[in-house]
Amino acid sequence: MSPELLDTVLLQTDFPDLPLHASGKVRDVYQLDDDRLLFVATDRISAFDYVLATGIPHKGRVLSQISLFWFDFLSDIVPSHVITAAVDRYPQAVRKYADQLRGRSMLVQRAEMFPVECVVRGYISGSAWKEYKATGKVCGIELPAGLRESDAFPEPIFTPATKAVTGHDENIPFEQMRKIVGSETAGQLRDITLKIYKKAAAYARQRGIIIADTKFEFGRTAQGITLADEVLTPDSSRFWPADQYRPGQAQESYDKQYVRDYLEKIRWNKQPPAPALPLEVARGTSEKYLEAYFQLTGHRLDV
Ligand code: Q0Q
Repeated sequence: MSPELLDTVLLQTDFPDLPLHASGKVRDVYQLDDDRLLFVATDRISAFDYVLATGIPHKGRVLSQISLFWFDFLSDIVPSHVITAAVDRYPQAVRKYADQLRGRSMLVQRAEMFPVECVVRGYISGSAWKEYKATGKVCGIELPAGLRESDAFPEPIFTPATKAVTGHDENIPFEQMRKIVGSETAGQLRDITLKIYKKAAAYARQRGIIIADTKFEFGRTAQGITLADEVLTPDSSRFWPADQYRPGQAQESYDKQYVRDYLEKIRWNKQPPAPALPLEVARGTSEKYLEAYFQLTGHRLDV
């Protein structure tokens, strides 16, 4: 990858006259007015809960375009918070930032966000696998004996979580979710979560990608329950290449394996400061994101 390509990487958004609404490891949300927000995906990448020092070319654009694809694909089930992703239709106040925004941002409706992360798991891995080995359950849900690591559950399971102060997701029982958002809304969020995961996972599988698990964020707008935040991206989900799927072991990540292998090679102690990445790791990871977009949508991002 040419060093010039690194010049196109957006690590920090810079909108001095826009109040920040929320900022995460790799995406930022700015306030435009009482009803609208500007949602921006940077090229930052995180590993083991730390943002690495090197950005990934095109990552923010790919993840934004993947979310937009899913918002449309799932619009028959649930409305989305998206107003437009066409920068020339943004309010004049932000059009001057067009170069930072094109392809990696969307103008969205401000929603009353539910303080619960709607996590759905189609396959057993990560912390769920550890819990299952120890208890035979996942988030208190009884499961059949004999599941192997990375096996598909008999049916996808809904395992809601709240964001603890540490920023880590904390699994909560459905009963607790009902107390937080109300019984009817909890049931609606669970049903919508399972329905959109099943539809998306079935489509992605046909395209050669296993979406092992994912988390959705919903809010309430005039449209009712509304799908928000990022949707079914490699950052909010576990993406596995279907042609390499081998139950009984941990699966390689579709998009982050180059980074994980590199961090293991240099024996990073997973403590700050997070290391920079060699150009070839950044390039290879960039190509995996572009490939994921093509595999899911059949279109190539013009880079
Ligand atoms: C909203 N977030 C997530 C987040 C850190 C995103 C606030 N349409 C909306 C949205 C959205 N999306 C939000 N609030 C009101 N209306 C989403 C959790 C956190 C960075 C980016 N935070």
